[in-house]
Amino acid sequence: MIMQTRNIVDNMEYQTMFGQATMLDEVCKGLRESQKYLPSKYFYDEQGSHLFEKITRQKEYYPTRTEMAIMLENMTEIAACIGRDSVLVELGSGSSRKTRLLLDHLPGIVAYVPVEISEQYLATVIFELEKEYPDLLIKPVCADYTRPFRVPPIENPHTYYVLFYPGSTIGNFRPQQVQQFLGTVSQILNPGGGMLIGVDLKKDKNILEAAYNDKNGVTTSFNKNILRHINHKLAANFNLKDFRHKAFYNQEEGRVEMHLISEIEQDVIIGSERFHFEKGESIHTENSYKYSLSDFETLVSDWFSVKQVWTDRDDYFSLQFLEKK
Ligand code: AVJ
Repeated sequence: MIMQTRNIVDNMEYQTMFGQATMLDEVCKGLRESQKYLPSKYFYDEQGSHLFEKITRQKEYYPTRTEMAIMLENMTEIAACIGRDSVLVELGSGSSRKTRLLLDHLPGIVAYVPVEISEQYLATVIFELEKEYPDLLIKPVCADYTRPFRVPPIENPHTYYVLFYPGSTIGNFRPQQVQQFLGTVSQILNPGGGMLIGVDLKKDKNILEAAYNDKNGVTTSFNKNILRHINHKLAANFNLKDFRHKAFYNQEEGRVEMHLISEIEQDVIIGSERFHFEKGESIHTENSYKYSLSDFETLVSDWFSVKQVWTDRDDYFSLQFLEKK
């Protein structure tokens, strides 16, 4: 495998792989299916990252504040799991808001490697972090972490790698993809390495559906932003006003699904291809799986053992430390 590495801003590595599908390939592949779908990672251009950040501050969206409260309440135990002289590798670092909580409480972190797909957003966030934590070694990587990527070398004989994957973003993968993904990322870890991961839990359908249908319509804008991003990057001609947001809990599958519903019969052109939409036809844009603690433990058991689990008093959300087997 050949990797192309390019430095955008000071110290930031931009990684792409040759021979892998491009955004155009992936988008068109999904839209050719009878149930049209788009890969959720394409929500996150700079505007999408900002919209997601805004979702996390909506009152209906419980995951972020619940996870942060769990972190604050259990910081001593979390610190013991992460250990000293650790390199924290965050997958999909976004605003790095939760990372700040860790950095403020864990003096043992020697380096921080944020891996983020949204280039401009990563550059902006890192610019701020470098000012806030002048003594921390930061090695940002702009990459799609669902594909193989390289962790920049860090010169410290005692380095111990810990993956940080908060927010229940693991919920975007189908259970079968979770196993594949964990196998890939666990290669970064040395034996005894670990992963601090946020996992959203099964709960009342009304609470789940409210979280993905906030009253202010921020989730609507976030969902539609995937079309704007595709228009912008691939010169497509989606008309955002001809699609509406739909999110619901699919009990059988244990997941919240987001869709964009075509409000009219229409054609959309991307590259050299035309895609037809019936009135009422949907594009499936996201799955957000919800787990029970025992289901999740079984799911990760090929690669990891669950060392510790912290939850809130309502059991809405869990933070877990997984140890590489
Ligand atoms: C960032 C993937 C965890 O699934 O809850 C928020 C994204 N989608 N509202 C989630 C999201 C709609 C979020 N994750």
